[in-house]
Amino acid sequence: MTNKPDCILLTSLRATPTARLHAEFNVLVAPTAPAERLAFIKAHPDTRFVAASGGWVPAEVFQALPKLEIVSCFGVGYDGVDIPAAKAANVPVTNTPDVLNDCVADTTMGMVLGAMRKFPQADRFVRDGSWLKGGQALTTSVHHKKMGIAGLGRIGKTIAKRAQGFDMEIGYYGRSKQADVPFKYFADIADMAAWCDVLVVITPGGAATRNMIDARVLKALGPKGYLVNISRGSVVDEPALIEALKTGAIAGAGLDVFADEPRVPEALLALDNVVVAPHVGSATNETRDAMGNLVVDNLIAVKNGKKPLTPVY
Ligand code: 8YV
Repeated sequence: MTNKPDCILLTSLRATPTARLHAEFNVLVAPTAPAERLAFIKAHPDTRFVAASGGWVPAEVFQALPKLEIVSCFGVGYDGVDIPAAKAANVPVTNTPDVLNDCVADTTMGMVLGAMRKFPQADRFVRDGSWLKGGQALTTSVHHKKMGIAGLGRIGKTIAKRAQGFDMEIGYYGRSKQADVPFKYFADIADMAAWCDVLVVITPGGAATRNMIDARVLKALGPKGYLVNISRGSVVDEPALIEALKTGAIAGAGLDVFADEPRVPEALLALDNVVVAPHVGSATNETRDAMGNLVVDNLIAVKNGKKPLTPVY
């Protein structure tokens, strides 16, 4: 028997946070298939602590665990967490903000450079011997271009800082104009799309932003415009994007996220004006350690009778 309280683990953590979790809790590793997960959770109804990913915490979890004291989520996004159910059950939900800002901003610039300067295509060009027959087609400069950021939150501001290093002009779209922000504000995303050379999407996912980037916005972005999505696949109308890339309605895209991950439509992969990555915005050893440690810090705080460190509401 152990004196440590149970903690159901619904996400994967790296070695250091895992060791810290085991030092404080009796860790119950849940199966990954949703149906099996729910059965597993229901089989441990006295559990007070849950470590999850922000991608999957349905209402049933809150209903199945009446003694729950915290759901500590790995990741800044929590669009898969049923927040009304959490509030109804009076359970705090935490995420891992800030510790990933720099990493996601670095990834964004990588996707901007990849999409506009076509570095992944350049790599293929050298490897497949195409260079022996002539040079790669010229690409588009990034420096001194206009970047429109949809969602100027903490990560969006870190991206803007990077883009300023590239002498880019910055605009942003959001619900309201922010005080003390020197960038050009757009109240309509299509207006920003028409203005910018590269549209960077870094809004939260969920119902409020579903298909925010639709055919109208893509048309406004235009045949010289690029889209970079680093937030959630749900924010972009994927069939409309495929059509825009196919017909040249936009110039290209850099996509780290997709509507139905890890499945990426063949029609998208068939296109040479799109650069893809497997949702790696925060995927470095250092950042994933920091995120995992914050997941554990939140659990320990609540276990010790303190307030959670980074609650989402
Ligand atoms: C994580 C992310 O990979 O933080 C987020 O919201 O999308 C990524 O940093 C993801 O949440 C892991 O579950």
